[in-house]
Amino acid sequence: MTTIPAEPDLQAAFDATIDRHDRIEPRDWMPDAYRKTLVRQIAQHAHSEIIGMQPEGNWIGRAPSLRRKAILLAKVQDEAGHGLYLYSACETLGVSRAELTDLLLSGRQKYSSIFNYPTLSYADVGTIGWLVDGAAICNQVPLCRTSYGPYGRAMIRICKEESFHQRQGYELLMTMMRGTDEQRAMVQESVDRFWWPVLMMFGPPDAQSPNSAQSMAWGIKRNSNDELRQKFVDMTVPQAEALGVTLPDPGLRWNEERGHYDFGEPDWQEFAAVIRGDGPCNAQRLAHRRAAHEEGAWVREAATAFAEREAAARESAAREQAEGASGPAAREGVAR
Ligand code: BYC
Repeated sequence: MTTIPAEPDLQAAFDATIDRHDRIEPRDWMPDAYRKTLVRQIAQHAHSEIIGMQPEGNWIGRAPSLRRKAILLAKVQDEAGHGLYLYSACETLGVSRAELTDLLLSGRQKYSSIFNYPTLSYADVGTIGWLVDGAAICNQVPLCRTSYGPYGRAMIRICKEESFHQRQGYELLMTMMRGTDEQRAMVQESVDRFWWPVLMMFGPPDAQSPNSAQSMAWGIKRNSNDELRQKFVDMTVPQAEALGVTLPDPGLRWNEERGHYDFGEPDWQEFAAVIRGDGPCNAQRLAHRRAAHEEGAWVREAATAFAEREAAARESAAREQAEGASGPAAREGVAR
């Protein structure tokens, strides 16, 4: 007879796994609040990848050359793939993709604030690659060591692809910076618009981050929001210098004592408005996603009907085989 361990034993086993920096797997016992936090974060992450296809997708039809179009198409398709890995990771926690989609479309789950800003020029494609994917890498590399197995494993593959995305963005901007004055101005204008919203991607300052302490104790997050924001600034300033663009922050300077760059404070009221749904493109992004979901209903219905037909065919083949085994020929075989 197998005995089911009592809850305190299960909690102790969970705590020991977390303390060893080991992985929790889908069939392991986990506290409800841990499961809920993971669903919240992984779902938001998946939604960000899918909604994040829109600002860049906006430029696929207007790419300046076949080469740029092929690169952009590949990148946007990668984001769809990232969304799918993450929805799958989230499903291992007992929620369905349909439920998650419903939570996004009804505004009950969030996606990254950055995708509520418009893309106004082709330079924005480069800036998104360089800064947005650069910030994403900073945030996501530590998530490869997150305590929940399926999430960490999804992040390993995602990070490899994000690194290609970041390089293509930097390469595009570098090409434009070597071009005409007008192209250089376009890059600078784009960087000016994206810089502060990119810093907001890391979330509110640690002192105002309600989830950080518990998520770090559980090993879901390995670094705090401010630590990662600082790491990103330190990494990006030399890249901006190499590119020849100015970052729009008069407070940005090297601090010898700290061994880090000092930088200004993003507008946290703007951040609050954007995550409340009042950013420049929130309504447009959700309306577009809703329309795509509704227009795709026939695909889901066709796939469901096909799966049902296949299951029915398999069932009837199995029944025929079973009847055949006990039919006249089989009996004859037994008699011989
Ligand atoms: N935007 O307590 P906090 C990509 C919310 S996709 C919106 O610090 P937490 C890409 C937060 O959810 C990149 N909301 O939260 C794709 C919480 O609200 P709730 C996406 C934000 O979870 C396509 C509240 O504010 N990356 O790279 O401990 C093309 C308080 O925050 C944001 C991920 O999703 C925000 N920026 O930390 C190109 C990474 N920040 O949920 C590129 C995974 C905070 O309590 N996620 N909020 O209602 C994380 O690492 C963490 O969830 C965060 C926030 C650092 C974002």
